[in-house]
Amino acid sequence: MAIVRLTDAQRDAALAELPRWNLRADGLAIEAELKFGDFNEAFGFMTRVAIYADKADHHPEWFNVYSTVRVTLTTHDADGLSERDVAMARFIDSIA
Ligand code: HBI
Repeated sequence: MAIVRLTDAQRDAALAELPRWNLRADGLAIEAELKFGDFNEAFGFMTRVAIYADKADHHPEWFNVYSTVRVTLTTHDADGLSERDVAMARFIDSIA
């Protein structure tokens, strides 16, 4: 099934409800920096996201150092942002 790229209007409407996420300068991804109490909490978060990603067949690009996790979401198959990125950002915001 082709994964459909969001229109700019759909993208902007979704981002309005995702205040911790920023649109990357090239407009093709959204990014967030999440801070946790310690590494254990950060890695526990990453574990939950990993389980979601495996089920959704949609995987983050992420960086972790100690209690900080930086997440970038994009849909390679759509060459930009799709509903999958919005859904994953909403999930991340619900557990972070
Ligand atoms: N994850 N972020 C991201 N973007 C993709 O396009 C993507 C993915 N994970 C898996 C995947 N695509 C492919 O397995 C499916 O599109 C077939």
